[in-house]
Amino acid sequence: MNPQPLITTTEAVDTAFYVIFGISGVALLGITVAVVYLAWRYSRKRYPTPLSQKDHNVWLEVTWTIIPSILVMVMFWYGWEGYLSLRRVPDNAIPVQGTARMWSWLFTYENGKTSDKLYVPVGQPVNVRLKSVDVLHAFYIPAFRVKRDTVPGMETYAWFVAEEPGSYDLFCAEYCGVAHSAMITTVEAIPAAEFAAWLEDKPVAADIGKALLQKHGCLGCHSLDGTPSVGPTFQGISGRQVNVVTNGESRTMTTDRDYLEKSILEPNADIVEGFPPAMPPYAGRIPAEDMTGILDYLMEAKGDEAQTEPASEEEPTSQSVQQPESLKEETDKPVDVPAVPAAPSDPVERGKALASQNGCLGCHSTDGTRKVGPSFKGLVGSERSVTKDGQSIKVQADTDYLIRAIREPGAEVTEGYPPAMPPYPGLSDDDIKAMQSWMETLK
Ligand code: HEC
Ligand code: HEC
Ligand SMILES: [Cu+2]
Repeated sequence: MNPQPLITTTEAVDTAFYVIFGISGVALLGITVAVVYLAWRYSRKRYPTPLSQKDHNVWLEVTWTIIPSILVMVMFWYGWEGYLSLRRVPDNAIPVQGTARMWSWLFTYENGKTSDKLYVPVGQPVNVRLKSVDVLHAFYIPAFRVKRDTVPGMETYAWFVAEEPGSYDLFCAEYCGVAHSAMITTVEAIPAAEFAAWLEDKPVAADIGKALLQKHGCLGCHSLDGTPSVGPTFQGISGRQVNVVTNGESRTMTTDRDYLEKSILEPNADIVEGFPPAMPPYAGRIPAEDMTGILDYLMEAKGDEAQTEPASEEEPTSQSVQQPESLKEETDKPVDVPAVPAAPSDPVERGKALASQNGCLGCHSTDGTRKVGPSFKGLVGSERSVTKDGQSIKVQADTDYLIRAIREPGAEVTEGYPPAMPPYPGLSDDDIKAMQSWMETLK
């Protein structure tokens, strides 16, 4: 019950395995030798008629009952202890949400970052909270001796620690449909410092905002950290009172979203007092999407220091996921790791991330090979033969087609393929356009 001496899952399972294997080996050998010897020693040729009249021997029978019972209890003991070690998560384990779906894995880390490989720091226990969004799958990492079914509607977990850096196979070990065999990925064990860097290298909303400000050259005149520059600082810019000069008249305004938007599109309409009318108008120069990103950022901008901690409300600490002595997997609360991370700003990157997060790559390849569905390579812009209302027709794979194919795949089914694609009504036009830009890069 004491978590101190960490018994890894590998040690726990291997100990039980070798004990059982060893006992079985000795028993096999002993029994075989005894059978062969007795068959020879008391063969019919030597003794045509039995000599002994004994019909039992109490001590012999007691011995051959007690010794095997002890051996079986020893095997049980190691098996039970090993099982407890597998179910007892060390206090300092990092929680990761593992989602199984047809036919890929998705891992979500504490800060919302997601990946389709499971990245873990070397030497640090990791607790993978498992769930399935569709059918039965099984989370299986032979190298760490862990295997756990993921059952729709049930949260379970598996923990392990990678003691050596490396890449380890991770399988789905429960037949789950046509592309079950493709439901394979890896555990990437990397040094703790590298892992921390990898984890932070995610495009958090604040970074997207900053990148956009950089891209449009705003930071040449506006600081993020409170220092005045050519223009006012962006630190704490939203929701304050500002004195502006409008058509030569001084007035006070609140810096809400509309005000900020107008200050960017037509900066010379309201000039902030104390600053020169030096800002170029950006009307027509910033795409709507970027504008949204910039405004989102400015509305939140608390300054540079405040942005280092993007993690959301109630992140689970290692405290909340540790397993006490009892086995309480069924009553565990799910980890509230956000399912969708902040979107990267580059549409190609975003499209790629969306395809991976939504499990599209379980059924669609990116290199032209046929999987459950057609490959994404060369798809955009090509002519498709589809079956619609029982009629065979040809359609151009443009944006509208992609939107239809993804939101209601049953309506037009690509010829030569089963109508096996699930509908994705939750993907917005923008999401699909981002995926399209990514698909276009697959040449
Ligand atoms: C050439 C320098 C320059 C550039 C580039 C520039 N600005 Fe400005 N900006 C100013 C100046 C000077 C002011 C204050 C005078 C005014 O209100 O026009 C200002 C004012 C503003 C205000 C109102 C600030 C307040 O305190 O009410 C906002 C918001 C703003 N800029 C956003 C942006 C954004 C976003 C960009 C990039 C897309 C940008 N600026 C690019 C110089 C610049
Ligand atoms: C369970 C497997 C599966 C998943 C997951 C899946 N698809 Fe499909 N997809 C198919 C199959 C099968 C077809 C061909 C039959 C059809 O058109 O419905 C298809 C067809 C398509 C087509 C039309 C292709 C063509 O040849 O014209 C597009 C586009 C598409 N999928 C995009 C996606 C995207 C994007 C995702 C993720 C959001 C996704 N799919 C997830 C199985 C899948
Ligand atoms: Cu599976």
